[in-house]
Amino acid sequence: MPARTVRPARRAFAGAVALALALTALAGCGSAGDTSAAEPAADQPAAAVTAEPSKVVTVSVQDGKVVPEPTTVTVKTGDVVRIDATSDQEDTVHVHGIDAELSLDPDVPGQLTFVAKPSGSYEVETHESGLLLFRLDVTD
Ligand SMILES: [Cu+2]
Repeated sequence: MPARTVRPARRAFAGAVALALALTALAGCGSAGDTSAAEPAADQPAAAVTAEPSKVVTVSVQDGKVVPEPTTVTVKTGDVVRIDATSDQEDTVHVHGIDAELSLDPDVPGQLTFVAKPSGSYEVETHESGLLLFRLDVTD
């Protein structure tokens, strides 16, 4: 066994959040209307939406690659969108402009549900692996 056997998930998560916030600050993504200067209280999306999604996008990151390959997903303003995401590494999924965010533990599926508004074309990216998952076009 390696010496490094104990790795508290909570601490790892906190580190991921801190890193994600730092990266967010560096990249300046989601700066418009960004009210999430404080760390999230729990491992929940900033804006929890309980409505049934009208669009579900399933995406995973394996060995630094996005599966399926990034495409453009088009929805209407006000649609509820759910992203089912899995990554083989600790990561953060971020919907730019809409500022919905999801922290992922390795190989643990996560769900991020949000209302698609305002209209625009947004990149959905991972912060730690720096990948484009897909583009979200929100039309009027
Ligand atoms: Cu981002």
